[in-house]
Amino acid sequence: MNKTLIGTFVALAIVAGPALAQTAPPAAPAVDAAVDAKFKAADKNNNGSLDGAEVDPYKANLAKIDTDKDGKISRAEFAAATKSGVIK
Ligand SMILES: [Ca+2]
Ligand SMILES: [Ca+2]
Repeated sequence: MNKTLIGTFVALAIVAGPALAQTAPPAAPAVDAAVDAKFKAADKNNNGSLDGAEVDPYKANLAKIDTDKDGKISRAEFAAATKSGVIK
């Protein structure tokens, strides 16, 4: 390997180094503190989704809220419904 080639590799390493270091973990979804507090209050058994009796207050709008139709309200479904005004 000649010196020019080695120099090229060193230069590439210097350029690529910071770029590789910037491979940050994906940003966490923005959490609305107010929505989060409401969800936590509704999720009485704190298992991360509204199921069973926890769903009762939202039964009237469940078809709109429970978008994956599993009978439970996930944190994401709750946030989306709150955003669209279905959950007030
Ligand atoms: Ca729950
Ligand atoms: Ca669901």
